Amino acid sequence: MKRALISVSDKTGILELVEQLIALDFEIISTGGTKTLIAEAGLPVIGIEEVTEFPEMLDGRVKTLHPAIHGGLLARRDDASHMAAIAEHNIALIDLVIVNLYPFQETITQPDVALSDAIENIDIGGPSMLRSAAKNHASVTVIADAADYEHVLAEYRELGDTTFATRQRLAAKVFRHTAAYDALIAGFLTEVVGEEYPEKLTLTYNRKQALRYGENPHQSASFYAEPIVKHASLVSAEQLHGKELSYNNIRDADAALHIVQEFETECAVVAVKHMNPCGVGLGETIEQAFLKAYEADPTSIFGGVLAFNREIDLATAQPLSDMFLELLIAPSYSAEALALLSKKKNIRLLKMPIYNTSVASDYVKTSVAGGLLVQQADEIDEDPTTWEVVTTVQPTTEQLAALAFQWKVVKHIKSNAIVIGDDSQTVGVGAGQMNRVGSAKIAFEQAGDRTVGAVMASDAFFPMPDTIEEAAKVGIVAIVQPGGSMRDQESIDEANKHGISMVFTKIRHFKH
Ligand code: 93A
Repeated sequence: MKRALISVSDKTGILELVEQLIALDFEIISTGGTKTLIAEAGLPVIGIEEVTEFPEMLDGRVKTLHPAIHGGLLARRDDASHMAAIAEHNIALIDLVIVNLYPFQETITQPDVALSDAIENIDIGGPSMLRSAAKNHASVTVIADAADYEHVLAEYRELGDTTFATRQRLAAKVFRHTAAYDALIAGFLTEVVGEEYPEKLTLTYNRKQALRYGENPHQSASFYAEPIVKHASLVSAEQLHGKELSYNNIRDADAALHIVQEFETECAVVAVKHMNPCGVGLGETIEQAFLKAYEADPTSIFGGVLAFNREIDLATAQPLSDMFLELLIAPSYSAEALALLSKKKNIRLLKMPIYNTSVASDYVKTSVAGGLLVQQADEIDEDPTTWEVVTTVQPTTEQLAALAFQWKVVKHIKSNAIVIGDDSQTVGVGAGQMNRVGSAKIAFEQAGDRTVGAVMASDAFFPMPDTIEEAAKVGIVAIVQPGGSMRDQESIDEANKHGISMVFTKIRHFKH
């Protein structure tokens, strides 16, 4: 007769499973609540305390942590000394373990959970049994996921036993499961004690979803989430409509999210292509902000990913529904807007919180071959009223407002980054060039005649005055940049020569 040990917190489907196991000639051993349920259904079951000859104690904290259980799980069946030892101690072998753990995640995600509740929901005996059984998968079958019941039952029915391949697959799954469970506990306690990176780096990630492919169709990809995510992020986005999210969608949406988060008091819309903004607009209404973002670069927005910091209403949805766009993210959609946009097959609609609610600063992880780089996110308080005007020409109040706006955008553009525009719209973006004057020329070309009277932001200092020379030619009137070059004076002289005002922020925003 084979023996199954069943100890489950979530008891869904357990009676059906037990009936089938009994039909397959299994003897069932079970812990307190699980045993009661089985016995009350009139099915034969042996209480754990009969096996351990020890009562469950300490409010259930110690139920299965006993040599009579772990000996029965861990003994090597083909090892004479192991078999002699368990015989000597009257320990019976256990062939099948079915365990699901105390609901730690469900407990800690309840609002205002008491620390004592969280602690009580850390399962110790369950993971121990799972790990013992998984270690000895040469002989023992272990199930931690109800989705595996059917397959295991079928093998017992058809072959009289599980296959090694199945036991090995289930063992790997169990160790993934217990590792994730521990990571969740580690993450929770790390938060409780207020520690962040590098301590947090010991956490594992949970696969949120497999993606159709990566950056290109020949690359496989998945989306992983930290065990506990508190920042507004794509992890908690709800997809209301459209095709499955792609790897590039997620990255672009993440880039758009970070830019739109810069603006809270104004309605803001950000259009992103290949991780760089092609248009950022502010407005009194979200429709107005959208039109500014659109008109910034009506060509590049085609196939873009857009982030909105206010509800998308019908007035905004109307022009959107005439365009080809990959993905929209917004805090909400009006019913009419959702109905209209949902008619478009190719657009993906995500609803998600845009702003963080009082969480610690975020960290950015970048992969390098063989490892991971971790840095604090580029979040720093900046006050334009403390910026230093370095030219004899003073910027006007409007120019200062425009510089402040463009400065918020430039830090999100891949270096070397140049952006130009006014106080509510970008009109030219130069991204990712290997020299700064190259980025500037791209931005000017994009802006066309809108360069005249526009202001310019540069993510890092000008090593030479050539960018300012080019800016003067197209009619740029004010410049913001960090300053700090050995040749700053040459740039200042060049700006003065052309009547351009220039301010230094003393803060650099490289984005590699
Ligand atoms: O408190 S425990 O960590 N101590 C144990 O010895 C133990 N053994 C099983 N929790 C333990 N369990 C867990 O009890 C199982 O993982 C399962 O989640 C739960 C089932 O308890 P019951 O059958 O009494 O409802």
